[in-house]
Amino acid sequence: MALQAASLVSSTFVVPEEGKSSASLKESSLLGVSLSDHVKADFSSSTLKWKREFNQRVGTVRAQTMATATPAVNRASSDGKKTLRQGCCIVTGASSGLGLAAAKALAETGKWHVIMACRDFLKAERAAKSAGIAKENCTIMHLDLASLDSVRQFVDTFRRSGRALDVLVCNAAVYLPTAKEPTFTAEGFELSVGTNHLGHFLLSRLLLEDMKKSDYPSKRLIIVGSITGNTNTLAGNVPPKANLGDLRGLAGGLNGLNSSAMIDGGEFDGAKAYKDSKVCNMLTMQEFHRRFHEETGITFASLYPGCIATTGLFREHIPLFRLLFPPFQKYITKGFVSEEDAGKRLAQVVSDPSLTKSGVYWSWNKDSASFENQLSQEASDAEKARKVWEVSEKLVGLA
Ligand code: NDP
Ligand code: PMR
Repeated sequence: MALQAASLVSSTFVVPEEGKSSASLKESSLLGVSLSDHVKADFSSSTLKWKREFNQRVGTVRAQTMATATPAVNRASSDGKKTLRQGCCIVTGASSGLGLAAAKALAETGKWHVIMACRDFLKAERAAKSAGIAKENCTIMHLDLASLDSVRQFVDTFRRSGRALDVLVCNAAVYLPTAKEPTFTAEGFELSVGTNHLGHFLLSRLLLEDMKKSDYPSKRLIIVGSITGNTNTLAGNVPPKANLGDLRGLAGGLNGLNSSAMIDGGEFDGAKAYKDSKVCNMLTMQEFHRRFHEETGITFASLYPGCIATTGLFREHIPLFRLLFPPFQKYITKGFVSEEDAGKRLAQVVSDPSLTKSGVYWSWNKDSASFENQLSQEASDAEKARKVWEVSEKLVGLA
């Protein structure tokens, strides 16, 4: 299936009746998925059936436009009680693990319409179906965080949908612990930092403008962090430890040519690159809070959802690790949490009325109660946060 960058979403995105010719299909890409290569070549009835399901899941632009016309809080005419419209929440990397579980937890309340922002449309489609996420409560849109063009196109596509944006969850990540050499994003940034931090940095900076416009009463921007980026914990002291140093590699563009592929300018280490990217995620959340919380009222938060040892995050690790890691976390560290429970935790940070405090890094105790956790010295260093912000702005073309 050709997944191509979307340049536009045609407002005439309508599924033709079965049997009608493909000429009625405008040459366009639909919410990030180009149908041209695929559909024109084979316009069989099975393709049409797929397209009908696809259309139900993504919704038509016309239907979506109506969503914004509704004010967030309405007064029901008969009893005068206030009602809240369905919130709209974008979750990146919702095709598996934590993102999928959170999307499910949110969608099944009926209070949320979840935009599943995923790089593999068909995988996301299948995942949503097998998780039992109702079509009317979710829309899948293409987003590849390893391409800044794709990030910009996603934002454009989302805007054309006409929906208001109430919550953004930056969840997607890659972890490449066994890589011997760095690999790179479309713009030539080391893949872990490029995807986990820089892609999300551009996405959240652009979508902040959309969140500002929303009239939803509790708007939130959540960036998933982790214990392993925090060196004030046992887990964060397992080598290689996160350390951004003086950011010389980041400032040099992480391209591995005229600068190191690592933020601190050191030798490439895939596990460290991931942990460094998580430090950037946690610093970015705090910098957002300092710059925008007062002005916008948006809640900025990060979290460590627990050790979800069964997810796809560890797909690149050696088989022995994947075998032993879940029981190690379950029975030895006792830090294990199921995907379902972790999803509920993230959903709490999205919508629980008691978690509105901004600038917080949430964690959960043994009884699964949330608490404000302490970040490590580096992950709470305001000066470093400012520098990461400024360098990242340059790298993604915002400054
Ligand atoms: P998964 O691998 O299951 O999920 C990661 C998601 O990110 C997938 O949907 C994946 O898409 C997506 N993704 C990867 N690269 C890109 C890209 N270039 N563009 C768009 N999406 C992309 O891992 P988890 O659910 O475990 O991880 C989710 C978050 O939780 C991450 O931020 C991680 O750091 C964090 N976390 C995880 C912990 C754990 O123990 N698992 C602990 C603490 C934090 P695809 O399905 O196509 O591969
Ligand atoms: Mg870790 C309380 C102890 C604890 C917790 C909560 C985690 C979480 N880990 C803990 C301890 C240890 N780990 C110890 C003592 C060891 C040495 C045996 C250990 C090892 C280890 C490895 C090799 N742990 C790991 C790895 C990984 O490859 C994972 C990683 O670092 O991914 C970046 C990982 C993790 N341990 C965790 C968590 C949550 C991870 C996974 C991912 C993440 O931070 O997102």
